[in-house]
Amino acid sequence: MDIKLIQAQIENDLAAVTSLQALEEVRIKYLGRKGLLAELTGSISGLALEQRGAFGKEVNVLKNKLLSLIEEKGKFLKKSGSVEKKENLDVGLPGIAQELGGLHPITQVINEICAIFTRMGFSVVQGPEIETEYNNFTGLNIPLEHPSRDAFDTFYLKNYPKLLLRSHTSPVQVRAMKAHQPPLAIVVPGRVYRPDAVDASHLFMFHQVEGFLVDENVKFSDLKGILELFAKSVFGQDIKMRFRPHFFPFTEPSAEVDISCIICKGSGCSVCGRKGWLEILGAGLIHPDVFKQVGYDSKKYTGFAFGMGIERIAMLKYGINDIRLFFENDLRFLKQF
Ligand code: 2NM
Repeated sequence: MDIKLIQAQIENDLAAVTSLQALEEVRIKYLGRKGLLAELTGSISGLALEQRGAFGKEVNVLKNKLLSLIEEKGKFLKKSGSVEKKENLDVGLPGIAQELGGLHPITQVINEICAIFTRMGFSVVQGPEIETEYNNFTGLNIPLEHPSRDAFDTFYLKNYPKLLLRSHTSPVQVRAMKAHQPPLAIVVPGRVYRPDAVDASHLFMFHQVEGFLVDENVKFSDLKGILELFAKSVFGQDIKMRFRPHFFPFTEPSAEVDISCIICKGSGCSVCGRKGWLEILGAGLIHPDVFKQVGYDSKKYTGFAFGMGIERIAMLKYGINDIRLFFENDLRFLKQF
């Protein structure tokens, strides 16, 4: 038998194949147990000894060629089969809608607050949630005997060197002041951790935005002006503000800042506890001992700082009465923002 003729016949047969089933029939015709190639192999023993080797090789080459042609054709048929399926697609059927996600309400409030301060020239800086005892307390003039250093009020991770989960974002301010000379104006958003029992107004993790500004001749009135602009941007132009004297180790003088109740406008209701005022943040002029810790000349520079809890701001802004709602991932709650 002429091998060349057989190959031409195979190629003809394959060219006519238009389905996987027809391809299988061709495969059986040539490669099956009683196929043409088995017949060729069987005929080798009938040849003269000196012809057997060369003929055997030719049969093998043909067999391999055939195998690869069949595989190629199979791939082609599968591919064009799936194209046919696509062409059967009914574009008139209703689609599967992709639900749009959104930013978490806490993220939205952080972004809003940071935008207010960046418009006034502040930079936004972030820092690590695992901090040293130095950056979280000592550098901020918080004395060794201060109750907030107690293991009941701070999550400690490791004793030496003492590492902890930051209890406020102020350690980032210490880092920034150590790294840069004044003038400096920075806001720091981020998570903070305190081992509080969970209830409607407490969690063991919440978010803060703290900020500070250091330059020559910074006065308490600068702080008041900036906080008034901030509070009116978030809660509306018609609110009133009040600064109550307070104590923080890292500021002197210090104040807690209230706005007139956004529900009752100051006449007294259940949201403000009949006081007419809502506390929104703490603030003050940075203590000279903090400047000493970070290597600033406290004769040359003064500065102010402030800090607020984001969940509290968000609860007041949106009238939410339970802080736990923010972290239950309940879409009925989250979809409202
Ligand atoms: C507050 C209240 C008052 C504050 C102070 C500093 C620093 F690092 F500049 F000294 N950072 N944040 C500060 C001051 C924070 O939170 C209620």
